[in-house]
Amino acid sequence: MPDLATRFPANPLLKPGDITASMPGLKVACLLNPGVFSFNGKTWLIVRVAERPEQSKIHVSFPVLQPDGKMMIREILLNDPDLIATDARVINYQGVDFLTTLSHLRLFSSDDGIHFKEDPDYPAIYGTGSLETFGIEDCRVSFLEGTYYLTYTAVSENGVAVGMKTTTDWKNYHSAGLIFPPHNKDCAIFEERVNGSYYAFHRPSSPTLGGNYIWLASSPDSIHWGQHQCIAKSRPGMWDSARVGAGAAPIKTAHGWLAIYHGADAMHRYCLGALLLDLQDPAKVLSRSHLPIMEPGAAYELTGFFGHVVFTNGHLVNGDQLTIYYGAADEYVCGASFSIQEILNTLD
Ligand code: MAN
Repeated sequence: MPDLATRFPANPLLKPGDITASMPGLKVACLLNPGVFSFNGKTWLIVRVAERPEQSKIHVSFPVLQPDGKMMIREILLNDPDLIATDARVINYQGVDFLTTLSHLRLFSSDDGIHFKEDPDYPAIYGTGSLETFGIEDCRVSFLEGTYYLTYTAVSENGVAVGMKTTTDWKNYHSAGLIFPPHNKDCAIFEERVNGSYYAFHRPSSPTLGGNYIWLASSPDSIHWGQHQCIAKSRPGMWDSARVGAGAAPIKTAHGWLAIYHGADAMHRYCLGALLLDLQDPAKVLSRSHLPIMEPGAAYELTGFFGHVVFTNGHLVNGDQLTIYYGAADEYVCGASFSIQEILNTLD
């Protein structure tokens, strides 16, 4: 593959058949987009588990949480003229958008970074309340001053937003509620303060003027965010022409903050690229990938729940080695390694 990634020979590391559904009547449709962290001497993934009932030939059916936590299955006839079902991930019925799957987050740990298993001592995290009725997704994990910050996508009929939880032991969580209201996702908090402030990437979307761009915000307390600045836009005619969004927290290098991001084109082909940001003023973009550093190429990236996708929101750094864990074809969890120097060499 003509990109900078060395894919793990063991890929896919996790696939839907490897785990049991959260309740009878549901099937795990996809395992994807894990956050990554080190804890208790192990490598951990917080994986997005997307579920739905077994699909019949005549209905599309999908679970929705009630604000009180109970689950309900919605069923719509495939030949209903009010149904638009052209994207495997979302449907529109009578003018209202729904997700085809309901996601929660599950913890997996590993001694070698390749073989992961669930640990019953560390329970799954489910959406709660009226702002997470369509589930929680794509959790970034940042470790800052002794605390893990979880920033994740909270989805409901009210929109797609960013929720935050903090933990120190992965058993007890403090919820900060939504830190960015709809429409927003792809939020990652920097793993150290810059000039005394917390920093975070986020990705608001504007349907008319503007677009799906990466923004930077700062905060005195990690909860209240301001000083918003747009730092990277989609680029017409390029691999990231339709949308861009940050991956995990940026990597501090001698040359600047190195951020790995995803970009998609109008055909929903998702690739990865890099941004280099000024160490003192991360809103200053020093350089940006012209070509993707990783693009879908392996069979498990081309074919799956939603093909032609590589999407990362979690990585580990060890010297020059960057190990990313990523969602492939919106169905599998995979791993790949990069040389940080090699990525930097592609940036002007
Ligand atoms: C997009 C995709 C889906 C995701 C929804 C809600 O449609 O990223 O995977 O479920 O947004 O976040």
